[in-house]
Amino acid sequence: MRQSHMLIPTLKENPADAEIKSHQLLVRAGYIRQVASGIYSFLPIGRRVLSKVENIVREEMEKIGAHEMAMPALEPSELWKETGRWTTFGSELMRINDRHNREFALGATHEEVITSLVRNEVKSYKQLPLTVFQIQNKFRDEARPRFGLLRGREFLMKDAYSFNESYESLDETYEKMFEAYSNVFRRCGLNFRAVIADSGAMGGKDTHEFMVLSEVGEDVIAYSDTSRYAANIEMAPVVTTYEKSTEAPGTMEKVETPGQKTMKDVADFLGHEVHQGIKSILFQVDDQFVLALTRGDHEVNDVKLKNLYDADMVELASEEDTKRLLGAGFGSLGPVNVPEEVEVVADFAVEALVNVSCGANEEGIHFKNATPGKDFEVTQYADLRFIQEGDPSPDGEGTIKFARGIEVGHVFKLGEFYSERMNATFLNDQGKAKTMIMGSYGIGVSRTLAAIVEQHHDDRGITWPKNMAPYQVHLLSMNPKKEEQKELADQLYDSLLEAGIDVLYDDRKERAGVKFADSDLFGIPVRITVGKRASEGVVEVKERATGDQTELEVKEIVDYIKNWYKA
Ligand code: 9G3
Repeated sequence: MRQSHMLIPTLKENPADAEIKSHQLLVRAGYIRQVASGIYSFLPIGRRVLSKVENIVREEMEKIGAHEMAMPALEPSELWKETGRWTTFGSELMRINDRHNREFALGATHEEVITSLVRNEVKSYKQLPLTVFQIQNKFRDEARPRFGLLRGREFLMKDAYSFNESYESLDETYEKMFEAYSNVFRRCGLNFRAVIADSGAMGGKDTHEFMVLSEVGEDVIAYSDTSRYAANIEMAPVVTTYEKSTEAPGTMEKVETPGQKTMKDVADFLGHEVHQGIKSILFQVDDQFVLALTRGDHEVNDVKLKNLYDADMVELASEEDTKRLLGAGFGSLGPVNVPEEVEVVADFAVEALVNVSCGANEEGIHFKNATPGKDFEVTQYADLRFIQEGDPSPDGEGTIKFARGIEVGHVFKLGEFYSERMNATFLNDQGKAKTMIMGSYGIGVSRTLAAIVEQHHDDRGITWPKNMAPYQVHLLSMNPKKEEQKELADQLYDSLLEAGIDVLYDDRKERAGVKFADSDLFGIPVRITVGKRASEGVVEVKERATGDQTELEVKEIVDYIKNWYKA
C-alpha cells in the first residue's frame, strides 16, 4: 500500500489524556482515534492489526470445534428480565428504547440471547456438546473509561458459549478452551499467566483469568517464580506450615499502651517484633459477628473469610457494633474474654504462637505473653490470610512473586445459572428432561491488541511481534525527487507485492527525518530504505525490534524477507 494514498495521521506529542504507553503510541502512530470517552475508531493500520488478532482467535476457536455465529447487539429486555439481570446491572448496562418504546440492552454480553436461541433449537442430548462463538463489539458504560483500549465503553470481544449434557462434558470443553486461549496469547507474542480467579457474581464454579503481565494492569496476581502457577491475589491459598514455638508459655499480663494504634506501634512500644503480636479484626459475616485473628505481619483475606462461611456478605463491623460487642475500638481488640455471640477464627499461623501480645478489649490496654489455647479459645483455625511474596507456591514449586496483570481472557464454568432461569432443557438418553450445563468464555480482542503494545514497544514506538504488525515490510524512498531512487523503490515495491509480501510504501514527498520517525512509531518489523546507494542497486534493511541493519542488493531482497519471516 502507498502511504501517499493512506490515512495514517501521526503525532509528535502524546495526547494529554493518554497516561500509558499503548494509549500514547496507538494514537501517535495513527492506529486509533478517540470519538468520545472510551470510544475509538480503528484507522486502516489499526484495523489490519485488529484483524490479525481476530483471525488468531477464530483459528484457535475453530480448532476446538467452536462454530462462529453472529448475534445482534440489540438485546430485548424481556430476556434479561428472565435471568433478573435487567435490574441487577445498573447504569453500566446501556439501554435504549425503540420507536414503540420497547426496551433493549446494547449487548454487554450474550448469555441470555444465546440461551434463548439454544432452548428453542436444541432438544436432545445427541445435539450436545455445542459450542458457538462470535467476535463483536460490546457496550459497557464504564464509570471511568481509561487507558485507551484497555478499559473502553465499546470494545471488541470474542464471546463463546458452551452447552453440555453433564459437568464432566463441561470440564472437557473448559480444558479445550483453556488450551486454545494459551495458544491465542502465545501466538500474539504475549507473556501471560492463566490465573485461578474467584468466580464472583457469575455464579459459576471454576474460573480462570488470562492475565498479561504489565505494570499498568489493574489486577495483582500471585505467581510462582519457577512454575506456571498463578492465582488472583484473593484466591491464592497459603500452604506455609508453622513450627510451634518451643518457648514455655508465660503468665499473661495487662500492660498500658497509651495511644499505640497499629501493630507496629504496639510492637515497638512493647519491644517485640510485629510477628510476635496478634491482629484482631471484627467482621460482620452475613448476620453473625466474627473476630478474625492473624499474626501481626499478615493481612486477613476477606474473600477467604467469605468462602469459609460460604457467606453472601462480609464487611468490617461498624465502630458502634465493635464498641458494643468488645468494649473497645479498632486499635485495642483481642480474643481474650470475648462474648459468646462473637465467634473467634484464626489463621493457621496463629496456632504456632506462644507469649505474644494482643489487644485487651480496653482502650489503650494490651496483653503480653498471651498464648492461644491457654489464654483464649479459637473456634476454628483456617487459611485466612493473603498470600505474600516469598511464600511457597501452592503447587509446591518455587516461591510466590507478585505482578500486575491486564485481564485479556476469562473462562467460566457457569453450570445452570442461565439454563435453569431460562428453562433450557434437553432430553437425556433415558428420555428425561435435564437442564443444560453451560460455560462462557471471553477474550478482549481490542484489549489484547493494546496489551501487545504494552509488552512490545521502545522509546521510539511500537515493536510488533513478527506476525502481528499491520504490514511485513516498510519500504521507504528517501528522496523520491531523485529519479534513480524513485525508480528503484517503485520496482522493489512491485516485486515485493508480486512475491505476496505485505508492504507499506512510504512514497510521500516528506523529509527523511519525518519518514524515519513515522516508521519507528508504526513498528513494522522490517524496514527497507532506498537511499544514496540506489544507483548501485543497493538498499538498507533494518530490523525494528533489534536495530540490526545490513545492506543488500535489490535482487536478494525478496528471498531475504521470505526467510526472515520463516525463521
Ligand atoms: C453486563 C455488564 C457488564 C458485565 C456483564 C454484564 C462482566 C457480565 C461477566 C461476563 C461473563 C462472560 C461472556 C464472555 C465471557 C465473559 N461485565 N460480565 O456479565 F450487563 Cl453492563 O461478561 N460473558
